[in-house]
Amino acid sequence: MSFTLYNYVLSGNCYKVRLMASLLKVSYEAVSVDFHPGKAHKQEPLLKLNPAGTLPVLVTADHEILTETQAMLVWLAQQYDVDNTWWPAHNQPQITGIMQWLAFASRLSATVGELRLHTMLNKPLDAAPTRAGAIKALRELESHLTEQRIHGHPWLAGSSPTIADIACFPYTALSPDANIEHDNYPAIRSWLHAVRCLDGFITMPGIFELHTLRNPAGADASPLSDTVA
Ligand SMILES: N[C@@H](CCC(=O)N[C@@H](CS)C(=O)NCC(=O)O)C(=O)O
Repeated sequence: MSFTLYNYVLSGNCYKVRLMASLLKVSYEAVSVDFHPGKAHKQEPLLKLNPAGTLPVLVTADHEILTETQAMLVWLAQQYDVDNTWWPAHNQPQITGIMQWLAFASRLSATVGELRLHTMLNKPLDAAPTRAGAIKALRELESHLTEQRIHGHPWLAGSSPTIADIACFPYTALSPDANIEHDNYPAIRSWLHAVRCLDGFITMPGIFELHTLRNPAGADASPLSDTVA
């Protein structure tokens, strides 16, 4: 096996890694962790792997341990993307843009993701400021994607999909779980649809499958069409 993923099926961060691996057509061993209600990520032996007590945790075949989701996406692309398009290391300006959105993905996780855990699993949280932070982040994303579309690009950083899109997709797509709907965000809805169109796309609970979204004629929308999720 290429790597081991300590995984929880309802975690948006774990899903980022599962989705990236699927897009790159990489197989791996998934170890299911009793995140809820068992809190196994807060106990040994998981705490030995990741003292921060968070999921996912990725262990490489060389026993290297990765505990930050965005770093896992970089590692996956460096290891398995033969075309170097998901993490185009040769293109410094694009890499800089990708780094911006990887950091932004952490904001989505800390706002939308935490609010979702509060809503779904009763995680204690000061919900009002977290919700305000989530909406602020989604507005920024909407603004950037609108700008991108004006330049003819459906993606976050450049003219083709990168790990930036995969990092930001899960918690944006899952925001209705935190009672934040997508109605006010047309550019986000089109981008979510474009990601769903990618070859190798997989879902998780809370994210609809593409075939249920296709129009009756069966025609797939282009990434820049106004067909929405
Ligand atoms: N900095 C970590 C954070 C990951 C994270 O917050 N994961 C959530 C699950 S999606 C978690 O384990 N939270 C721990 C908790 O809520 O107790 C990363 O980006 O990988």
